Amino acid sequence: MSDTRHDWSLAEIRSLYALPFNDLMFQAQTVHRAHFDPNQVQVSTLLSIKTGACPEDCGYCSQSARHDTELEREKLLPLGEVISAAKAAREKGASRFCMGAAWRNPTDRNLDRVVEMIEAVQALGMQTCVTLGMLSEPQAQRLREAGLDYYNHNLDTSPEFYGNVITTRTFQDRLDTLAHVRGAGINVCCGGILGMGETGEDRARLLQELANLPEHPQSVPINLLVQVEGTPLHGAEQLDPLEFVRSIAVARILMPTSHVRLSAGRTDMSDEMQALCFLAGANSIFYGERLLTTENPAADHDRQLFQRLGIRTEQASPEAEQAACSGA
Ligand code: SAM
Ligand code: DTB
Ligand code: SF4
Repeated sequence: MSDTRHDWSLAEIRSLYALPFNDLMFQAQTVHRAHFDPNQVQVSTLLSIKTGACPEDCGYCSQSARHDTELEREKLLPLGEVISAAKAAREKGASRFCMGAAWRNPTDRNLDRVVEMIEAVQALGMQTCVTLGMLSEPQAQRLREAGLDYYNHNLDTSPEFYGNVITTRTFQDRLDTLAHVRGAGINVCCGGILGMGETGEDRARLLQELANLPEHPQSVPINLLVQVEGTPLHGAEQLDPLEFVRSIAVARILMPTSHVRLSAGRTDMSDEMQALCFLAGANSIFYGERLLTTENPAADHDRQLFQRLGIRTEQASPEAEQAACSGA
């Protein structure tokens, strides 16, 4: 029988969170092993293709024009720079290249430029992902036609806590964009951020919303807030690391066939905490020194950690790479 469900009740999710830690980990690991190679992790590298001066007011974000952060704004990067960054990421072993832009939504002209980037990255044999803010239905269709593999758009937090974090777009706006992306047949990458001062109930509600979407997002990034000076959420109360691990385990159980990504915030995690996250069912990370505007662990450090844990990574497709080299 398939264990993919879209009708998780809050009571069920609360009882998963309330399990003794070892029982929760055992259940998560059992589900994980039924669907994935337990020693394989997918790695994606991020690049900010347009940085800062964003009109939205997301309380965690270094890139909002409304917060007084030290960040230098940058216009949309030239295609050549994007290709060089993607090649470097591929050489370091990333199989997916994710391009992020600090937009409320892209204009159709913006999209023309992003489509060129997607096509160029694909030609290198890498999977492509973009995160550009809200999308209309025709825009999602356009990205699909360009061959985009994944679109990232997060719910960020529970519908109840949402208004404490963002006021310039609604939770429903996010659901609408996700419907456009899903409807166009693009894989959905959708998750949230923990450690923003939300309650345990909010974390359970976020995971419930994700798991009860019409289809589980193929990729579920679970970010730990990176506290950026000058943002309203700087100074938020630190989350208990074990509560973060529990959230990964619950996400794994609720969405058995999704890649659960241990996302932002790894520089604040010990190797041991990350190992627990992999045991809880995380099977994807962001790889490379930089996330979008903040730091990520050094690639060397991650490679060593993987070696210590006996973890292998999914590789970029060699066939597509050969085709790109021979000009096919
Ligand atoms: N502007 C687009 C948008 O918001 O949809 C795309 C880029 S935005 C930076 C992508 C996601 O990164 C956000 O939805 C949020 O979940 C995550 N993020 C941003 N800043 C973060 C931070 N300081 N800590 C953790 N996650 C963060
Ligand atoms: C996601 O959920 N996390 C990534 C990606 N999707 C685009 C972004 C993390 C950003 C962390 C803060 C920064 O570097 O600006
Ligand atoms: Fe803008 Fe995205 Fe940052 Fe929100 S998360 S301020 S939309 S870049």
